[in-house]
Order: sequence, then structure tokens, then C-alpha cells
Amino acid sequence: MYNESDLLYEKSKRYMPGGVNSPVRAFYAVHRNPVFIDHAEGSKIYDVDGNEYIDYVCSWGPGILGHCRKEVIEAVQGTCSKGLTFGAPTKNEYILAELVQEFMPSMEMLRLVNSGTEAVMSAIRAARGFTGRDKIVKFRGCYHGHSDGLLVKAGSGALTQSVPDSLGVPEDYTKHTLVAEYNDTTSVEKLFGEYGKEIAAIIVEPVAANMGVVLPKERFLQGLRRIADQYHALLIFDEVITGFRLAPGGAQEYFGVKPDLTTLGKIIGGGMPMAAYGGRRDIMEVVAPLGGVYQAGTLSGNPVATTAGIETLKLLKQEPGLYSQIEAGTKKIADTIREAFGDKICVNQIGSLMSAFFINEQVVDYKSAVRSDTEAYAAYFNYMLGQGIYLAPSQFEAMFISYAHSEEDIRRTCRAITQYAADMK
Ligand code: HOZ
Repeated sequence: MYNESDLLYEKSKRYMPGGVNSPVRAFYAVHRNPVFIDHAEGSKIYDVDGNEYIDYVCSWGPGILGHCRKEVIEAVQGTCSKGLTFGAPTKNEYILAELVQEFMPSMEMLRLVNSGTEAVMSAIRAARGFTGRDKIVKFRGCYHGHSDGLLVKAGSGALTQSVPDSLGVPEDYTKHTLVAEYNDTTSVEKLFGEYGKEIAAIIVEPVAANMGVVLPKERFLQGLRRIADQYHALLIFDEVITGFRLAPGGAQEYFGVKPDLTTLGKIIGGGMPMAAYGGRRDIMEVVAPLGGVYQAGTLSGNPVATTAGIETLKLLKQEPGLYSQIEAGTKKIADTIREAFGDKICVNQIGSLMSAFFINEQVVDYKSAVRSDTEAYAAYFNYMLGQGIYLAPSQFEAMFISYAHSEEDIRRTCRAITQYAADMK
């Protein structure tokens, strides 16, 4: 019996690869058709068949306040009525940039773009332009968007579909991408030992969240800072996921490590396409029109997207209890999973970021993450979906929670987890 989601999926497949606009949404990894969403409110999403789910995807991170937060929606509606895009400066751009700098003082200067992919691509160009060097170091399993040079041992959808690298990327485009092991500074030192004078930057997700959530070991990020300084290379934190989520000032605030450049996405747009890259003023001054690193975009700094971003960041400032509340909810779920499954599962949790890996060992890097039992995850996912709980349709994505998730939402989620674990015994 077909439901509306299945019908829409069939139609979508005629027009779009896999019927979707981002691979992980095709639900291949969990062996079922995707759920098509009609609308959302607070902590819940509602599909086109009228089913309600507690949403732990939160649009992969941006929904930190929950869906349809009144202030954000009203502000966006107000801006829309004045025009959607001008391709000319508006005051919103300055206001958002100032707010971002308040949250992250290391962003002395920034440029607004439209997606995390664009932010990272541009930050790397700026790093290369500034240092006059070509090579970059990335980490196996860290995902930095889908630009050519970074689809090397990437995470996220590339990992979900077991194709860490992509067809269509000429070797020439990736020959300057060096790959180190996450949580292993020795592997970074080795690369610098060999190519030190050619390396423009190290780019890292300070908390890896695209091979599932993998926490940095103690002093790992500090180690990267030290190596970058030693070789006069730059340190880039990809805070597309951790920015404004791990702490108001992101992972750089949480761990007290200052990067030279930062990339932001997701929460900075409050649910609209918006991203940014920025950092040290002397580096950002190489970007056109001040400097020779070209980067541009018709919709960059779009008035509607900046409105959603501004309202979201303002609310983050005004809700002092937000970070402790979302962390407590996440911790409750993490503890419930640990208690229910015992050593069958490794739960990695930090702040409001969490992943449960179906594996009986610590997940500390790419190698351990990919050893987890993705079929067991798929079964768990499908059970939870049946209980009205919407998790990421992949073992290798994070679980996100919002300020709108109530204690009852968390309790219901924990009950379902406990029940599933009991049924499995
Ligand atoms: N790579 C995204 C999450 N880390 C998935 C985006 C999506 O499918 O929308």
C-alpha cells in the first residue's frame, strides 16, 4: 500500500538523482523510502501522511531553537515583503557580521556566502592566497562540503554510501590534499615533516560530526595549533556544525583554541541558506576587492537569509538557559542508550552533539567509526521512526536536539530506546 510519501518519492525520482537533493536524504542506508515533510512546529515535524515525529535531525543542525520560532518567522516575513534580493549591500549584512564577531572574536573580518561548501572552498583559497602555498591537510572522515579538493576521504553522505571519494574529480584537483588521521597528531607531524613548507593550512572539524560524532582527544586541537604555528601554516576550524551549538562561540570557545580562519554554516542562517568564512584581519584582507583572492556571489548576504540568521543569533544571546538545557536533554538520551544497550554500543556525546555507534569499542577516528554495524543502526532507526522519533537516516550523522524539545519529548524518546533494547534481548 503506497502512502503519500512513497508516491512523492516515485515522482521525485523521475526528476532528481535518487529523488533527492542531498544523498543522505534518500534513506538508502536505512533501507526504506524517505519521509516527505509537510510542516514543522517546535520539536516536531509532520509528514505528508499526517504522521508526527520528534525531530532529532533539526535540518542537520540549524534548528537549534526548534522549528517555526515565532520571532524568526515574523522577522523573515517582514523582510520578504520588502524584496527578496537586491544584489546590493543592506544593513543586515553588517549587523550579522557584528553579531558573529561578538560570538566569535577570532572572526575579525568575514565574508557571507550561501553554504558550508562555499565557505570552506573560499577559506581554503584565502589560506592559499595568504601563505602562497598550495597544500592543505585534512582528516580522514572529516567532511567539509562537496568541493573537488575536499572530497578526499570525506565523511557524511560520501561515507553513508561507502564511496569516500567521488567520480568526476580530476586527480590534479586533489593532489594538494594531504590526509591525516583524526586524533593523531603524529600523522600530522609526519605530513609536515615531509611537506612543511608547502602546506597552507590544516582544516579540521574540531568535533568531527560527519563520521558520526567523534570527540577530539585531550590536547589534539592544541597540538594542531602548535604544528600550524611551527610551520607558519594556518589552522582552519570548520565550525559549520559546532558553531553556535557546542557553545555560543563554538568549539573554539569550548576548547579554548583560536583558529586563524573559521567556516560557519547551518545555525548562522537560522534555517535559511547562509554561511560565512572569516578570521584574522590580515588574512581576510587578501580577499577581493581588498586583495587578490577572488570570491563572489549574487545571493551572498541575502536580506532574507541574514534576517533569519540575525534573529536566531539574537535569541541565542537572550536565552541563557539554552545551552545547558540542550546539553542536559542530549545527556539524558546518551545515558539511556548506554544503560539500555550496555557495551553493545559506543555513545559519543559532547554538548548537544551525539552519536550512538553500534560497536563494542571506543570510536575515536574514521577506522573505528566505519567498523560499526550499520545494519544494526538501520534496524534501530526504523524502530524509532515507527515510534514517531525521527533520527538521522545514517550511522554517520549526528543527532541534533533543539531548545524546543520538551522534557516529555526526551522521556518518550528514552522510553522507546529502553523498549527497543529490551525487545532485542
Ligand atoms: N551533509 C549533511 C549533514 N552533515 C547532510 C545534508 C542533507 O542531506 O541535507
